Amino acid sequence: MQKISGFPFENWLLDRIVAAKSIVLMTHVGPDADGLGSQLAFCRAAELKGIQVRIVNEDPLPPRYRWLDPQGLCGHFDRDAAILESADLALIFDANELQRIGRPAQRLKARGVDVWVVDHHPVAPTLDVQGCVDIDFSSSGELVFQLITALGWPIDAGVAQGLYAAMSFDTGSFRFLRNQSRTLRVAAQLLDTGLDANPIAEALFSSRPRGEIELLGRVLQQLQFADGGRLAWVACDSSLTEGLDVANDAIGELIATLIGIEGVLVAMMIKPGRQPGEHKLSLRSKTAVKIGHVVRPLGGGGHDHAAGATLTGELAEQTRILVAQLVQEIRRQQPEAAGQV
Ligand SMILES: [Mn+2]
Repeated sequence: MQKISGFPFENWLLDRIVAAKSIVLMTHVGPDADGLGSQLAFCRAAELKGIQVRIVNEDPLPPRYRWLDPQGLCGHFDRDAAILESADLALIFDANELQRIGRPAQRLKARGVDVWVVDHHPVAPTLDVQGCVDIDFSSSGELVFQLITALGWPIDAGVAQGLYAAMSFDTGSFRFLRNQSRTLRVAAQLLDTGLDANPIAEALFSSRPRGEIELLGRVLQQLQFADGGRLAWVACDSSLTEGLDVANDAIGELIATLIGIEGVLVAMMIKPGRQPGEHKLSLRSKTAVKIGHVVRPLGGGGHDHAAGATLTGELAEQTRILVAQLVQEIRRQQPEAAGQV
């Protein structure tokens, strides 16, 4: 059964967090700046209040986010599973499905610990979810800002760094705000702590490893278009990264470049998954077309304009079906100026 408090938070939610003796934070596998920044901010705010909160993710801190965690607060399952044994409340940031969290969530559930979520993604109606979910928030970071504030915990420049990184990452450097002025007001409050936003912007958006740029070159060579240029897509096998020093998740981030092409309404990228025989589907779309519902029959999830799923089975056939389906979606939602395949 679901028990969810959006913003403003209900007392049952705040009281549970206050009553907890030992809180553990988790985020999804392949952690990003929203999940990690939210965790580190919550940890530091708790520390300023004299409360110890620990982080145990499935994955270790990715090297590109080391600047975000100078104190080394981010724990991971293979090294820090023992921390889970004393937890009496676990909070998942930036996801609401247990299977996206990996072993830390399984271990806590097996112990009968409350595992609650703090998230801004839509929750499937069939999921048994408790905690704080509000899809009107730009990022988990913005929601965690409100949570820290509601708990009465302090926000100094150290706390602000994690929250600002989280919000900046999920809004594409404050470009994707819809009409939510609150996001910018929160960002302004974070800067008022004395936080310098420039190093964060540089670390997030101006420090791509060379291998990633070389990889982008290979992706662009395989790039295909459909529907007169309204769909851009690429489906790559493991040979794409051969000889390059890049993390597997670096491929997924290149989709931002594909959706940035003029005239492209939907971008699709398929890359090798974590397990042999698996592929990871990523979709992005511009405002004119919604694609979130396309991944749901595949067991995937996400937002209206950014979604993903794990594919199993024959790559070429699934790719063909998805391309046809996305072209159909584009034509249904934007019938005027229909292009040609
Ligand atoms: Mn997020």
